[in-house]
Amino acid sequence: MASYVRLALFLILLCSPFLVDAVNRDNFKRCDQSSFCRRCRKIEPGKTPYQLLPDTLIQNESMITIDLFNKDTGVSYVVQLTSLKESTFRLHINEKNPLHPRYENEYALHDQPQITKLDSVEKTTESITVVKGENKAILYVNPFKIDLYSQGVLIISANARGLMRFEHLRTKPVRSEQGENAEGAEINNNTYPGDGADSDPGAWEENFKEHHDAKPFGPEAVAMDFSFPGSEHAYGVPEHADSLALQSTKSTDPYRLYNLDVFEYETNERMALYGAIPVLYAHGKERSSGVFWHNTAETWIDILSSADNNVVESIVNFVSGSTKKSQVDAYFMSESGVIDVFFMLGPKPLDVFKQYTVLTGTAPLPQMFALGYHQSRWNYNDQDDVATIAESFDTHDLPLEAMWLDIEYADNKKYFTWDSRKFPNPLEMVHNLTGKGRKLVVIIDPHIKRDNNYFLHNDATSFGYYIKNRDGKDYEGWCWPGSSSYLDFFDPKVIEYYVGLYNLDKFHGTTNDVYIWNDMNEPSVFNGPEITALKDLVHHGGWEHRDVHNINGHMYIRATYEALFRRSGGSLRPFVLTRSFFAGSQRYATMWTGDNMADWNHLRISYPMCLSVAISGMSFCGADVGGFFKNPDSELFIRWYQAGAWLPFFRQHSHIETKRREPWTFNEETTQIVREALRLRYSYLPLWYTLFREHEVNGLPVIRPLWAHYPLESEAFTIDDHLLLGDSLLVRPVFQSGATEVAVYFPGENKVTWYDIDTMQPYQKTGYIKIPVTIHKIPVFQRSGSIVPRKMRIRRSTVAMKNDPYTLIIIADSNGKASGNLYIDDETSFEYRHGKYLYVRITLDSNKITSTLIDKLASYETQSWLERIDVANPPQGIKSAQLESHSMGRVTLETTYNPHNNVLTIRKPAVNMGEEWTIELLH
Ligand code: NBV
Repeated sequence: MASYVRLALFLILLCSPFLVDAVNRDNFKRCDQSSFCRRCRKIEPGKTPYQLLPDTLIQNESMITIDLFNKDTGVSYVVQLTSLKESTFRLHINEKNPLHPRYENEYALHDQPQITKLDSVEKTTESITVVKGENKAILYVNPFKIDLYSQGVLIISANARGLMRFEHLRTKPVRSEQGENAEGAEINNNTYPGDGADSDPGAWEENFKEHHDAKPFGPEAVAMDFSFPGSEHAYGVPEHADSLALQSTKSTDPYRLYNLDVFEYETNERMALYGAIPVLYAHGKERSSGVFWHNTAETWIDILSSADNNVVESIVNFVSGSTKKSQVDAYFMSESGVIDVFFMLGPKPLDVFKQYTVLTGTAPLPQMFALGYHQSRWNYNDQDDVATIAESFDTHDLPLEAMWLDIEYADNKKYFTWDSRKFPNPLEMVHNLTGKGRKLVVIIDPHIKRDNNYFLHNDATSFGYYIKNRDGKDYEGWCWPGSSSYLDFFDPKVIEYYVGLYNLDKFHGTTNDVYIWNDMNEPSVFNGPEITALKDLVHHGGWEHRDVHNINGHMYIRATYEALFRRSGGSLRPFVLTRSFFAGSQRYATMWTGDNMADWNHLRISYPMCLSVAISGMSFCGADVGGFFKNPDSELFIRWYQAGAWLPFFRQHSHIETKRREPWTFNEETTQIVREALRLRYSYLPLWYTLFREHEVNGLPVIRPLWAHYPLESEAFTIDDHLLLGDSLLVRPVFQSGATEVAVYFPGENKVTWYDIDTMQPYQKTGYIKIPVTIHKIPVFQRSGSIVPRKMRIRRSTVAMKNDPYTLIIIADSNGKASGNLYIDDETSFEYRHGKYLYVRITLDSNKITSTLIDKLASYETQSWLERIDVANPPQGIKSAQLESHSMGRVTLETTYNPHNNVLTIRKPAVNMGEEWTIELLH
């Protein structure tokens, strides 16, 4: 079949969600179709050819260096173990004398990891023991393995199962007529039988379907196993449309990390998806820990859990000599690069999450508008359409932050241009939106149309900015615009050029209020192997695409972030949405879960998918509300809004062939319920904003699985249809059609009471309680002992709500105490980094509510004041309250008590939020 016919068929499939509704598995590799995965996975546990050479040990203040030897190949390696701050060790292994340099990535970590001094290093003939505080690493000489201890307990063991593999670079064996190796004979001789890599049929070139990978450098895989004694579950390694707790892969393919555009992806799958974060957490009642496998090549991960009976038993024996403990085992296999692993030793879930963000960074505080509601579809037809939809939000009294434009706005998918027929005056469209405090977000994709009338293509061609084929020519693939090439974002010159494209005098029709959506950045290539780029393409510096594939999308959003930052002269916080991501991408973009489907499974899976990326550093996650493919009925639509209102990124988006589905397109009742969900979201924006700021500072995820705060409750370890917003709200939306009740798990070992945010009804019991639901109901509960800030006057957008007053919801615990934080700034600029903000601690204790500034040196002049306080479970018999503040002196406040829900309300304290104050509750 001619390739253009195949492409046409493919495009028809892409554009017609109604023809098929299952993923085409044949388009994507299984482990047994991938040479390196096959090679690594076939290693039998139990014996490793690697052995340390203790005589080569060198140590400095924070690191040891020692040679490692492979008895099967005769190849030597250098092992470095470095002690880092925050209970982390870094293990780095590379060949001692590689034939040519192996790829080491420098873009995932946000900085040089901070080293810390070792306390001691002890060497015997059997092992080397490295001690740092209460943590210690023992490197065993023969067989080679590394055990990591904390407080005397074994936490992680590397190569305990002996599955390590480090394929040295080699020269392609040339078969002589007698069939003997000519080149490479010094390695593959009788003394060293070799590692068997060459005998795999895919070692030196590989085919998948009609695609050929020349593999000029041959086999170069790296792999290592990690055991976590005492752990019950593993989590992380997103992105997969699967449960949050990883499943055993004993009788399935491993989890795969290879950024791919998987058309009509299915749920409960370990197949690769758009993003890849190779961080894995292990958790058991006693301990949490993690490994960050710092490798940007294609990676597969096998998981074994205690449930995998006999296999695990032998492994447990191998690791700890005991069969009693539960244990999780993981095996990371990557196609190229080096072994570079960070061991994060916890001890608690929040400690490990933080340890990971210390390495890869946190997300910068977004502008407030980014946390509001976004309206998108593929596509709003023209500028009138955009104006009408935005106006309809006002007519229907629905808040809205931004209208979004998909690929059809550009002239023939030539990004940075406009289709002038549909968008004759984009500036007018933008001003229309911004006049009402709203923004525009437009898509910019990485495929560049090969069109001689397109300035970008001409520039990129003449400056040599495209990714290259092996032969040095510009790589050409097919994507939306037809024949396309791809800028190489590994080249600093390309980044500079691309950043310049966003200047307002260059990208006509845009202003500082136009933000960016980067899609297709895996990259998606319609006619490429697995719908992506060929692995033997060549990037800046001569690196193969194979080496960098998983960080390709990250490089793109890094440049976009920089472009938006510079466009505003560094004054406005950029907003970039991305589909593809890698470890560290939280520093640049918000992500969404791509092309989901309008069905209940995809609604349900949005929670574990977002929780998984959130604990992997990327809190700012959402899923297309309503489902991208197909049309939701009104019930699913409503439930999606209700669930989406409690995920960080909240946007409706849909496929070009779906019916219009703005909130008013179903019926009056649906509009009303969607309105309720939107208003609820907006009323909690002060909490979301505070949590995002706290994430930026302390690295903690904004949304968290229950076990993050209740690490001892085994029952909660596999719950992933609930989430905690910070530590104060418990959210468990309805994920089932026709539900009349929902089983909500209330954690807290009876020490915590959870209050229904609608009724203030308390629930105190550890475990499940059935909560009745109507179509209006989203089961959300506030924890006793917490204080949550809200804004109750909902307006058309966050800009309009900026100076509005706050309401505090206080839930007193059994000792009459509660506390919570509130963060306030200008909601748009970077001034907060120069101390222009308020960070307030509010407490209830001994009948006194107090507001104190946490950061005394920071200041921000807010116009917002305190409108109301609700105290649930208040002290009994309160008759009035007395406010005291510097500017207001002493004021007596009106209080009312509602015996039906046991809530005391204090009206109009009217004190400015920037002031410190106390309110005494009086009998
Ligand atoms: O740009 C069109 C779509 C977009 O609407 C969607 O959100 C992306 O995930 N894009 C993918 C291209 C292909 C869709 C089949």
